[in-house]
Amino acid sequence: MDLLEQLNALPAQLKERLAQTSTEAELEAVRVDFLGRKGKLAELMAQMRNLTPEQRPAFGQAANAVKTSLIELFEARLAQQEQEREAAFIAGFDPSLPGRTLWNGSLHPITLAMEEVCSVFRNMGYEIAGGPEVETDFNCFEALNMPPEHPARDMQDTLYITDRVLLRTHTSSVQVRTMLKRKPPLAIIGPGKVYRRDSDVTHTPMFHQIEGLLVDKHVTMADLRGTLTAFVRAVFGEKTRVRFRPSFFPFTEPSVEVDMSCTQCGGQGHVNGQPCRVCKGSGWLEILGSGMVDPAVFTAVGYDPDEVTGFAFGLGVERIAMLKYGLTDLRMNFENDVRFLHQFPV
Ligand code: 2NM
Repeated sequence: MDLLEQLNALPAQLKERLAQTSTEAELEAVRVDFLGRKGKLAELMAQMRNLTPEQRPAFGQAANAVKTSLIELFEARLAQQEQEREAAFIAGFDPSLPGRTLWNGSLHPITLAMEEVCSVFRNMGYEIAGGPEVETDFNCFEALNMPPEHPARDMQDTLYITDRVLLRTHTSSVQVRTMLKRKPPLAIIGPGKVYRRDSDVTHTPMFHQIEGLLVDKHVTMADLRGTLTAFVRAVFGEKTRVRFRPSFFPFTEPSVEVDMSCTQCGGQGHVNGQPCRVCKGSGWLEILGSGMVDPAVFTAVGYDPDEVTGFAFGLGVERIAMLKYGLTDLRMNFENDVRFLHQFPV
């Protein structure tokens, strides 16, 4: 085969090779093999010097024409491959598939309950107060009418850090701190985490409490009743019934426990002829502890019990969340299962 024949054979050879390529990389390798600096075309052109001067111009022209057609063949195959890839993508794409769900963040049921309780009291003019979870025994017990040998300290099942430093067992320590720092009148609400040595189906070692305190001249039990009744009805509905039972706390005298009509059976005590599971058939749910602040507490924080009176109350946030959202197992609050967490309204 002479040089010109070899040259003219290149387009057919390239066509054949291009037909065998399927990827972009294979295509590029074929391009280099034919059109590259050391490719087939370059090789033939290098042999031009073996031709006679008369033969050269015609060969040169033919080489240019072949080069143009090689480039055209290559580009045609490149475009074809792109079309094939696009077609394969469209064939594998099912537009009827559902889209991916975008996950929105949502608030934890305890956060929601906490916000709701705080907002009711904020609207009544209470300020939000806070304090540390690691407390002194003075703020947590001593100032609250529970001296070192008081049996209530035993009752609390406290997690001690040292003899005198502990994890707070209730947020009453926030009220103590605030009273030590400020003069009456005072209307505060203290939300936060508390810790007790207790862990079973209905108790977790950490839980959330909100305690409130109102101190002023002439505060009475009537204020306590009116305020707490309004609170319960704001959170659970205006038709909710509220009752006050005598109780005992070391830091209040007199003390009361507050019940509300059951959220499940509406106070009937039964659902479809069966005893209500939420209130155990009684029609009532205990929701708050409260009382008139004991004069000994005022004395401990430097208030004059002959000048001021006040009421205080405490509630468990987990319990409010469970009743509000119909939760059946306290521990769901602490498992951080997103399928659970996702269900609460923002
Ligand atoms: C309760 C029940 C009754 C309470 C008392 C005080 C303070 F510091 F003012 F004395 N804070 N919280 C209190 C009173 C808490 O929880 C069931």
